Amino acid sequence: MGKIRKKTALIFGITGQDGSYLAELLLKKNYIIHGVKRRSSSANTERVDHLFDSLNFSNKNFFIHYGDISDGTSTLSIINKIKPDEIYNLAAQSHVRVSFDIPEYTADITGLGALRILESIKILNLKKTKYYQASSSEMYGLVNKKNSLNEKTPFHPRSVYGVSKVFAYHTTVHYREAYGIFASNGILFNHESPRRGPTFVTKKIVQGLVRIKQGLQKKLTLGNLYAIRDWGHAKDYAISMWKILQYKKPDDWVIATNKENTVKNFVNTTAKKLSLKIKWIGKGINEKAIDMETKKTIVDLDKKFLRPTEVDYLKGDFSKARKKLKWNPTITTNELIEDMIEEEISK
Ligand code: NAP
Ligand code: G4F
Repeated sequence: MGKIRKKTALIFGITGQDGSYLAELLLKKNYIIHGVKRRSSSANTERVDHLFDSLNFSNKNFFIHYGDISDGTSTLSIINKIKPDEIYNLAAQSHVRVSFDIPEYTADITGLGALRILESIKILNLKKTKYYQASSSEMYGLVNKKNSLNEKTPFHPRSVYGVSKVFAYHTTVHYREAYGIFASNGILFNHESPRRGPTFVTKKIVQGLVRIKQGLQKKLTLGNLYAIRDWGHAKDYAISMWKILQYKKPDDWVIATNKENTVKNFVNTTAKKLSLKIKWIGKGINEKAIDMETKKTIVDLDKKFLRPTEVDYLKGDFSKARKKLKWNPTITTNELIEDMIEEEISK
């Protein structure tokens, strides 16, 4: 019997939250993984180091290459060298608040980065290479009605991050239509995990409240408590990325849990799970939470964490993915919070 050829995947953004979960998933599925890491002064591979260790460098299924999606020639050259079956573009300046400070850079990486990869696939005439674009619910931005959002809901981005993701989304559709590339968008709603970056609100809340409970921190300072988000677990969402590229044709897909929570709810649930009894007092920017045991303020607000324009409401209708991809979220927001707390306590 002939040997079955292993599939090859190239992941831009391998060192990020999603890149690490996707790499784990694809290794289990017997893929050969190539990841692209940008040069930095520190190693910055902590989310994937365990994959190297468990493979002991002897199982030649996992490779890291230096590259940067701001650099079109190196991007083209890596794609040419590997000629992967699947490319996952997870690379981005992914922080919405930061995109107000560095808009041009955000547009270059988050927007033009996608174009550079798609143009490489086109120039190299890689007919069999499938492309996944990490699109975002942030593209919906300003929504009129508090309904679940789906693949047909119009976009009205509220940050250069959102604008750049809309550009990348339409570029993906365009390369599909113009050049017949198997290029799909996963429109993923917020997804979190113990590996979430520390400046995103869920990780900041869990880390802050655990440290307060442990006596290592006095206070947690936040911005808008009333934004509504649909929070899933990154592990579930990595599965959806793979399923999107296994579907019979390229398409665009909403991936979400269809459950909503405010930032304040997230604080309350986390505090409760840590047996911190809190009471909210005050209004607007002066709102704060008091620890009922110590009578001290443990959560307050600061204008510097507000955004010039906010996305107030995000809840996703993933019925198309449920029906056609047979994808379902398996981890509830409650379980997500427990997972994040557990990891934080074990540090
Ligand atoms: P993340 O943790 O911030 O990871 C982003 C990755 O992109 C990191 O590996 C980062 O490298 C890499 N990167 C940044 N600039 C790069 C460049 N110039 N060249 C090459 N790589 C670069 O984000 P995530 O949460 O895993 O999200 C993955 C993707 O999904 C992103 O595109 C994000 O915008 C999108 N998305 C995320 C969510 C969510 O809720 N998590 C929802 C919808 C869409 P470093 O480690 O060196 O920074
Ligand atoms: O955790 P966040 O920074 O995530 P945001 O802005 O929703 O963006 C994330 O999800 C997108 C998908 O919709 C991704 F595309 C994007 O890459 C990223 O992963 O903020 C969530 C909400 C916001 O409304 C923010 O204003 O929390 C509010 N918030 C309140 N206090 C805060 C804080 N956000 C942060 N980061 N820090 C705070 O102190």
